Parts: sequence; C-alpha cells; structure tokens
Amino acid sequence: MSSKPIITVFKNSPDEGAGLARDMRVRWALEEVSVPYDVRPVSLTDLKDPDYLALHPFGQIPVYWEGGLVLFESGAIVLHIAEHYPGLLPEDPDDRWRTITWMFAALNTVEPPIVDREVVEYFESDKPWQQERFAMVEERIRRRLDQLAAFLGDADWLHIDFSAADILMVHVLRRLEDTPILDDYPTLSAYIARARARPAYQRAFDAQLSIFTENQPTERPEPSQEQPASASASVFTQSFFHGTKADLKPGDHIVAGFPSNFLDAGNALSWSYFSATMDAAIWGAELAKGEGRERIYVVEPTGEIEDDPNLTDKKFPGNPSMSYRSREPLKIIAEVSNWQGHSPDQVRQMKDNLARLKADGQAEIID
Ligand SMILES: N[C@@H](CCC(=O)N[C@@H](CS)C(=O)NCC(=O)O)C(=O)O
Repeated sequence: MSSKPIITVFKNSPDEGAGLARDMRVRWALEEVSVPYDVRPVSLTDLKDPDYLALHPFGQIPVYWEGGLVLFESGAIVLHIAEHYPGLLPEDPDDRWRTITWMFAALNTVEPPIVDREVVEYFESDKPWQQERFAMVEERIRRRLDQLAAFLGDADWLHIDFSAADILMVHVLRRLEDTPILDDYPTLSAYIARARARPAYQRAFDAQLSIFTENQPTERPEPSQEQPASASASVFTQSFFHGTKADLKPGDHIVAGFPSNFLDAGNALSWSYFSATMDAAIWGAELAKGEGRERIYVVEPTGEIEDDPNLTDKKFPGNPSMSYRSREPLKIIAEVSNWQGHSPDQVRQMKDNLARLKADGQAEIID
C-alpha cells in the first residue's frame, strides 16, 4: 500500500473511550501489522453531512481511505489490512479461508444478538415487552457463547495463531464485559484478557481513548454533579493496569494493606492503586519496592473506585494520568507481556525528584 491510511473515528465516542466503537478494530489491526495511520475525528452531526454520506452510505464510522481507495464496514477494512500485510492471516490458502470464515462468524453469527441486547437495553426500555425480549436475546447470546467456548476449548486463538478473526471476535465479545453473562464463560473471559494484553491492542486502546479525552471540556463538574466512580458505573468498561514487582497470576487479588511503594517507611495503605494508562502503570512498576522483575498486570476492580487524590488536580487540572484507587481487591486478569519502560535517565530523574521531595518533607501519600 502506498499512502498512509486514514480512518474516521468519533470525536466524542458515546462509549466514553471504552474502545467499543468500530474504529477500535481497525486501529488494532493496523497496530498489529505496525502500519502508522491518521484519524479524522467526526461528530454525530458530521455523519449526516452529504459529503460524508458520499463516503459511507449508512453515515457511520469507520471510513477508511488509502490513496484512491475508500472503504467502509469494519470487517471489510480489517480483511483488507490482513490481506495486504503479513501477520493477521495464515499463509496456507485453506487455513486463510478457515480464518476468514471465523471473521464472518464473529460479525454475522456472534455480533448480531450482542448488538440486539444493547438495542433492547437502551432503546426499548419504554416497551411493555422489554423484559421478555431481553430474556430471549440473552438466551440467544448464551447459545452462541456456549458453542464458541466449546469450539475454543483449550486453544489460545480461533484458528492456529492470533489472527484478524480474533481481533473481530474479541472486539465483539467485549460488548458483554459490563454484563454478568461473561462470568459464566471463563474460557471466553480468559480469551478476551489474552487479547487485551497484546501491546498492539493497548496502543490502539490508548489512541482512541486520547481522542475522547482531548475532546472533553477542560472544566470539570463540581464534585456534587459528578457521577460516582465505580467499576460498574459506566455501561462500558475499559482496561486498568497495575505496575508492581510482585509475581502474580490471573485470578490472584491485589489487596490493600501494604506500605507505600514510594516511601521508605510508613503505615499500611488502605487503598490499592491502579491506572487506565500504561504510562502510569509503568512508573508504578519501575518505582515499586522489591527485587523482583517489573511487571504490569491488567486488573479488574471488584468494588468502588475513585480518582487517586495524589495525582488528581496536581500539575494539571483533573486526572490526566487516569489514576485511581479502590479499597476493594483488584483481580489480576492477565500480565502485559511486552511493554517499553522509561529510559534509565528518566527513571533516575524521577527517583531523584522523589528523594528530593522526601528530603524536603513533602513526600506524603494522601490515604
Ligand atoms: N457494520 C458496521 C457498523 C458501523 C457502526 O455501527 N458504527 C457506529 C459506531 S460503532 C456508528 O457510526 N454509529 C452512528 C450511527 O449509526 O449513526 C461496521 O462494522 O463498520
């Protein structure tokens, strides 16, 4: 392919940066094959513009440009990327078709009842038959998940190795993350966690989140107007990370009650700390006490969460590092296997700054 691809994305995604909009699949595919791309953020009003409709007859995101070629439909775009760059489809022609079959299965067989569930939940709440229909749709979803989990079995990925089919399937399944349904499917939860721990997924996720964050008004609402921050407060979920030197495995829990990583001595903290950005988690791992290897885990809060007051409204207004804390345990979902730490110079500088703050008596953890 000659020119840098461009995709349209929501300026202000209704999922609030949870990475559920269809641009995420395309970003993820491009990240997996290491192709740089540009984005054109659009509003819901822009989607109705005749110029936009000339590109996408249904007025949706994403549209994908690459030189003179304009494509819509996320599945077709991901297939196009997978056809042009190695890494997302097997070489063997028959295996390639088997993988493409799974791409269609994700979009044509698994996604429809999952999207239907959202339609019933959000757009049909005023209908007297909503609950009845809801139960029917959930039943259909469960039937598909039973079949999918049985097929996946002990395998890591749908066909041979990670592929474009896994990108589409995992992205489709992620729409169930805020429901209790996935609790009954540990095989599928582990499959999603494995995919979310991929560095390419994380780069794509962070990139879409930053578009959402950049487009939020800088003025924060008064605390009284704010929604309570809790793991289940949003309809959509997002990735949270915890950096440490502790050796943990999926299913373990990080509990509060340990002294701070950043101070030499001190009382046990009553909170566990985590972040929605990799950068903050990387600092957590690099500055953590202990001799073990630096590790980043994808974690899931099990209770209420709140902005970390140590990092909120400090140098910049708000919580730009998306740092949070919870009194309840954090469940380990997966370890992030491949991440780039800060340079030794940056780490030394950060440690010097912390030492200076301690010496000045300014190093204090608000617990
Ligand atoms: N089948 C399409 C669905 C695209 C789609 O539903 N896009 C949503 C965002 S995830 C959208 O633009 N919604 C706005 C609208 O339909 O008005 C694809 O996979 O690309």
